Amino acid sequence: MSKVMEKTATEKTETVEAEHPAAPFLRMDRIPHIWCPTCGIGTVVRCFADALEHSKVDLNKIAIVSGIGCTGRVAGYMKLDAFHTTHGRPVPFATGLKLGRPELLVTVFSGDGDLVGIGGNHFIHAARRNIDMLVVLVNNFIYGMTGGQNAPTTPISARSSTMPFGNFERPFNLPHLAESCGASFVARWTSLHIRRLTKSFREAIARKGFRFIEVIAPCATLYARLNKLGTGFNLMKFYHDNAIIDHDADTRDVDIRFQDKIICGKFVDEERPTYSEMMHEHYTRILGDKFVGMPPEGGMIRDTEEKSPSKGKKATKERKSKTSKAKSAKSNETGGK
Ligand SMILES: Cc1ncc(C[n+]2csc(CCOP(=O)(O)OP(=O)(O)O)c2C)c(N)n1
Ligand code: SF4
Repeated sequence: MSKVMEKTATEKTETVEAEHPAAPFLRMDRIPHIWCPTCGIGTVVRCFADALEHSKVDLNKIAIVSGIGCTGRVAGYMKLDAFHTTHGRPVPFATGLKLGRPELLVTVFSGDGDLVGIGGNHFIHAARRNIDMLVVLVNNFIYGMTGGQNAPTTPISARSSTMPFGNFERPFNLPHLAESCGASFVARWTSLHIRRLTKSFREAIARKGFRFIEVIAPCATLYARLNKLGTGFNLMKFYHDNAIIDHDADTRDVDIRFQDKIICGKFVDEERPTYSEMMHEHYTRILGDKFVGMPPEGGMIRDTEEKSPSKGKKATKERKSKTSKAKSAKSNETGGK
């Protein structure tokens, strides 16, 4: 639709009203959103929308589940079957949904406090069972929505509203937590890595099992302000200068330290039987024909163009020692490319 605006009697300016490319994936009637200027959550949503668009996914077969928090609002803004659940409970909700409707691509989108603070127990058991779901965790190192309290991801010495003299609790190393619990796909990016994050979403959409993507994203209003780190733009510049892409990194070595290097990459991509597949195999072996299984998982969502990983790829991958990794880190790419 185009509109002609009158500037003066003689001079006319034409403005073109175009639809935002992500609009088909968003509930535009809910816009403007609640997120602060320069908050990183919107960028992650945009990357996810791009990935959906290019993955040829049947949108009727996707469900998105969020908990409570600024990131927890994502479910409310996406034009998909969406569930805004209680604090810390998107993963058990998604588990029930997946078991009841195995053909769906079930995606959880939430914050670090929601998923690994109050919801930590559910997170580790869903990963352990390799439940078929994609979990996207937006990590802003803090509880955003409730005023910047310390989170299980706050780096040591970083300030939060409940640790005004700096955090002294050891934070989770989330890729390592996910891998050691049994996740079959593990990646970390920052909200600056829009192309790589989008690619990771596309890959993860095509995989099965518990898939985990951590996205480091700015909370300028609380985390940056409490730590005197400047604006969201300054945090993006920090990611640009300090993100190191190292797909071969051992997840034991990817801890995040305050204002230090951020190791990003796809760390795990291994095909393993999902919870439902294991259950089906187990009961069929024991009960034979008496066992009435569920329909296969996935349905149309597996018909994507993304290549499948080789089985046990990670198991054969050589783990680098800390010293060789530190050397190669210098020559690795930095963020945003
Ligand atoms: C049972 C319960 N406890 C506490 C809260 C308050 N609460 C709402 S959101 C939130 C933290 C959210 O932090 P995070 O998941 O990191 O998301 P962010 O806002 O940073 O995106 C808390 C503690 C709640 N809603 N329900
Ligand atoms: S408080 Fe932080 S996380 Fe929440 S919307 Fe604002 S910038 Fe984003």
